Amino acid sequence: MGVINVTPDSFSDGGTLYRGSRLDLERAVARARDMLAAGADIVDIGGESTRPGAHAVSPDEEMERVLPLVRRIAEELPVVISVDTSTPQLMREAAAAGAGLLNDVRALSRDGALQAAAATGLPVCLMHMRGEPGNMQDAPQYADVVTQVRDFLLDRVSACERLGIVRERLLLDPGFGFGKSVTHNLQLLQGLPRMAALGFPLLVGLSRKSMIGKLLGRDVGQRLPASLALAVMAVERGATIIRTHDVAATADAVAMWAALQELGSV
Ligand code: PT1
Repeated sequence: MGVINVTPDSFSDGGTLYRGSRLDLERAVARARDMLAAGADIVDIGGESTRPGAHAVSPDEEMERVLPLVRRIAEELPVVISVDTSTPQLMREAAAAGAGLLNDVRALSRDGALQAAAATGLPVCLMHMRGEPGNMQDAPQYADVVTQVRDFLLDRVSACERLGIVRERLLLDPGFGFGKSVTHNLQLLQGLPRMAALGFPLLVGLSRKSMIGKLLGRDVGQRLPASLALAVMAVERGATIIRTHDVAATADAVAMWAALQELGSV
C-alpha cells in the first residue's frame, strides 16, 4: 500500500504534491502510477494529516482534497484505492467515486461512520488510536499494550458486526505511533503474531515514523533503511499489508522475505 498524502502539511513528504495551497492533480496521479509500477496493489489517499500534533481539518476541506484524486485514479489506473478518512460523508462519496477500501484511523468511531461504511459495502481497516493526533503523544500509558489494543479492535469488530459489516470485510491495524511510546510500538511489533492469530488481515504503517527518529536519531528523510527493516519484521510476524511511502524499496525488501518463505515450503 503506497501512501499519497493530499495534505499541504504532511509530515513525511511535506506537501510535495502541492504548488502553494493547490494540489497538483497531475503529479498526484503520476505518483499513483509510479507506485503501481513499483509493485503497489493499493494506494492510500488521505486528506487529513494524522501525525502527532496535527490539526483537524474540516470535512469540506478534506473532501475537496481527496475526491478529485479518487475520481482521476479510478478512471485511469487499475489499482485499489484506499481512502484514509474518519469522515462519514467522504466514505460515501469516495465509494461512489471508485474507492475500494476505507481506512479509518478512528475505527469508525465518529457519529455516523459505522452506518456510512456499512452502506458502502467496502472493506474497512479498523485502526487503534489513543486520543486524537493533537494530544495522542502526551505520555500514553498501557498496562499491557498488545492486549489492550487487541481488545479495543475486537470491540470495534463487534460494533461493525452489529451494523451488518461482516467480519470478512474487516482488516485490523494496531496503529503504530498513534498514542504509543517507542516501547509500546516495539511491544506491538513483537506481539503482532497475537494480533494475526485473530484471523483478520493486518495492515501496518511504520514507514518513516518518529519511533525511528527516537531510536536512531534520524531525520524523516533518513528513515528508509529502518523502515525497510520494520516492514520485513512486520511481515515476518503476520502483517498482510504494508503501508509505505517507498513502494519500490519495500516491495524488494518483502520479496526477499517471500523468497525465503518459498524455500521453506518445498
Ligand atoms: C497507519 C497510518 C494510517 N499512519 C493506517 N492508516 C498514518 N491504517 C496515517 C510518527 O510517529 O499506521 N495505519 N494513516 C500516519 N500517521 C502517523 C502517525 C505519522 C505517527 C507519523 C507518526 O511519526
